[in-house]
Amino acid sequence: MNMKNILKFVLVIVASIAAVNPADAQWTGPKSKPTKEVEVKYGPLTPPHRTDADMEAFRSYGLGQFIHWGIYSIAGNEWNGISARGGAAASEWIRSWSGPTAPKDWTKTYDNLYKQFNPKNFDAKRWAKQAKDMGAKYVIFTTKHHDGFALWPTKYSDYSVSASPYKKDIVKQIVDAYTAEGIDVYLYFSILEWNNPNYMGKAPKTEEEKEKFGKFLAYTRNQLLEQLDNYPKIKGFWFDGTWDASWKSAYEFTYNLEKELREKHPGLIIGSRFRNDEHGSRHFDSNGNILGDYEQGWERKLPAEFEWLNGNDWDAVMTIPPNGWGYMKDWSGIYTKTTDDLLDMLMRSVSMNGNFVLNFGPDGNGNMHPEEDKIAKEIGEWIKINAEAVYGVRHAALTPSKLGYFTQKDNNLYLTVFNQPVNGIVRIAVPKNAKQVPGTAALLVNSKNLALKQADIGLDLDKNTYYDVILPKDFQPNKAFVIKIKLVAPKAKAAKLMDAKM
Ligand code: JFZ
Repeated sequence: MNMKNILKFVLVIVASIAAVNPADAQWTGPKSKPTKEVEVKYGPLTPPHRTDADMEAFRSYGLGQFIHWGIYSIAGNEWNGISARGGAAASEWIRSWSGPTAPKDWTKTYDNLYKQFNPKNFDAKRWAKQAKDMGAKYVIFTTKHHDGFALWPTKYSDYSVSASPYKKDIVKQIVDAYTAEGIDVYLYFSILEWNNPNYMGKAPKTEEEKEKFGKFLAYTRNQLLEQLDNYPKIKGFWFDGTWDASWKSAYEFTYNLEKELREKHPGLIIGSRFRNDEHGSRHFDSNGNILGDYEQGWERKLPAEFEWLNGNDWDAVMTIPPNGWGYMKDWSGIYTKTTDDLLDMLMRSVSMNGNFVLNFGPDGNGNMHPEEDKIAKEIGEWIKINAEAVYGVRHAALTPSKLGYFTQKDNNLYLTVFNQPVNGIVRIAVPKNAKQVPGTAALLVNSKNLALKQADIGLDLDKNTYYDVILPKDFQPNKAFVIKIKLVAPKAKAAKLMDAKM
């Protein structure tokens, strides 16, 4: 590579990172409430804590499955044996492959891939069964990614599965198969489209641009209404590609569209990545109020502290490779998350009232990556034993444990232990003024009761008292395990020790 090419390459990488990381990534940290209230006309359309059955179901999912599938899956992050790694932002972004490694006329080749889309092994029932066995309670399926290729026979574009040799409606098969397994279906829908002549990244200015973008907005509305008509069983939309200035400028349109979608499909769940207010504030309006039913910014990242979430519902979507949502044939030379990593993230999410959504990127024939098959199976085996600690649980208002994550359901407290203590004692800190304290403890894996004793260490100024759960000497698990603790009223007030004067 000569200097010019290297520079070009670096620029392309920087530009693509900038494109996937919109400047407004601030919602993923602790959020400070704005100090001044401003007038917001196009703010939230739903209350911050919906209590209807659909939202309660969302709250109890625990685990979800994401599927990225489209014509990018045919390529699998490479072409003619040459890897796109480093040349494209992610496998499902392979259309924007550029730099020295990009094949000649690549965009043209990509835009013709649909002519080869004929997934001979696709069997929605097999995927749904696998998701069920893994323990997923909802699925988010890419009906249309940034390339604009629709996996359903849309009336509003020629660029759909109807034009491929496969022809059949993929989305319908997914909706039917997953619904039949009792798994709720959410449709992923990218607003931004790379090769739609009416789409533009910038806010439309001239009359001509306004007319073009107006057509694009009408097209988007048509496709969404079409999806609701075709697939009335869906529970929600998972929107993406909404960060461009064009979409942001259409806040009045998007406000009305969200309203229309909700009216047409009562109970519909829409996350915070759909729209912004008239001041350009996304995910949260200018007064810090959530725009949608749950926070949708936890992408390949997790909150460090429960307080960051301000009590909002949320889900975290996660890849197994570091990045790359679409099929990646070659997993060598990169860190891919292990089942233990993923279970840790799952429990960390549910311990903070979030759902954890694990991504799968099937190949162009409709097969999952063999490593994904393995991980799905292992997660399912673990959850089967520990389901009580995963589903329908809430954050437990206890001092966080260094050994793992607490979840709670009524009087049952669960501690999923990822770090096994060397002394075999699982110590639980309970505030001295707590109304409920551990009464009994048992392992979920075998329902065996464990010895439990109060340990008042007597640390000066300590606001906690301690309960020690003693693990059996011969208990040597090779996976995380759950201790189920029954909470009871405290027997007597913890002895008051005198604090030192200084
Ligand atoms: C988007 C897509 O570009 C990507 O291909 C994938 O579908 C993923 C689930 O969503 O990627 C994003 C979107 C937003 C951020 C980062 C990646 N973000 O806000 O930080």
